[in-house]
Amino acid sequence: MTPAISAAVGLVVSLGLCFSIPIPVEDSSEVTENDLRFAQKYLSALYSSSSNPIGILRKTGANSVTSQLKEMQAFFGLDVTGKLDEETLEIMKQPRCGVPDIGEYNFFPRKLKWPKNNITYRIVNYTPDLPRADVDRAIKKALRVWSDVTPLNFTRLRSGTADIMVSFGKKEHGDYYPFDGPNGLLAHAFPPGDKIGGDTHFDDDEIFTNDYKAGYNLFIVAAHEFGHALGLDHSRDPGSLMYPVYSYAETTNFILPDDDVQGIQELYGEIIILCFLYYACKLQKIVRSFGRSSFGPAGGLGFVTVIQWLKGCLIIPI
Ligand SMILES: [Ca+2]
Ligand SMILES: [Ca+2]
Ligand SMILES: [Zn+2]
Ligand SMILES: [Zn+2]
Repeated sequence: MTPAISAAVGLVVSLGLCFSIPIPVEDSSEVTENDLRFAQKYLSALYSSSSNPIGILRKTGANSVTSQLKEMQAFFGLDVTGKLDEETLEIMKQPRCGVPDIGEYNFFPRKLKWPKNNITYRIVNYTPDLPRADVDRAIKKALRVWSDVTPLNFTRLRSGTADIMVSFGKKEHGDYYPFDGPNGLLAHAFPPGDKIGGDTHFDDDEIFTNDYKAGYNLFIVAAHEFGHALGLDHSRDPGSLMYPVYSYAETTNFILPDDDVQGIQELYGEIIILCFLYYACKLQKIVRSFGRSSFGPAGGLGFVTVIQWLKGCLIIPI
């Protein structure tokens, strides 16, 4: 059985088991039948060990509905009662990422990361919600969020197989982790690895925007998903980009929160421009030499040239 098929069988088995076990409900709460069904699906998709993306093995056991619910409540900083109440349900109903929240239970204490700094991506198809150029821009900008603080470089491929294959799809879209129609799960991505590893899928039953208006900002969703595609798990910090629940953030001058910067730099290191001083000295010399030439001070020395030097200089991961 291929890993994909066995994952699918696991998911089906777990769904079957899951629906036969009722979720304990807080006595005083007004939880409906629909809410219960919804909560069971939520826990099965996001807190069950068999729902994890291919490539991540996790601890087994502790997989009853009550313990899944407790894990979920602990993740979101709620009272850990193991019973479904309105507050828990409210968080479950927020639009979010489709990657499970239980990443810290990796069976093998290994880091999932790309073994290289030059990573390729390809936009396989487009959403009808935005002009293609806007999608291209949002994806490029979302990758830059991560390459700005690490030695990573992203190169776009227009054909063939890239490390990160970006696509839009609805419901079952070829990987046994189906999307769920409008709202709910917005996107998911696979951790670094061969084949489906790194691939990033957006639920095209959502309306993606390039601003804050009705729908979900594609840049924000993509920046979060690429965090997974590079090896990050969900963060419990509600202010972080890797928090699983969607919230709009200013995109024009987006600044990656500290929690995410630390996470990605733990995997890939930070950029240290060791030669900054070296180039500063060299620059000073060149400016002086221009000063002595007949072309006038710094005549041909554009800012862009200086930036190119800095970019071309030693970028060392630590
Ligand atoms: Ca891939
Ligand atoms: Ca959805
Ligand atoms: Zn996520
Ligand atoms: Zn998918």
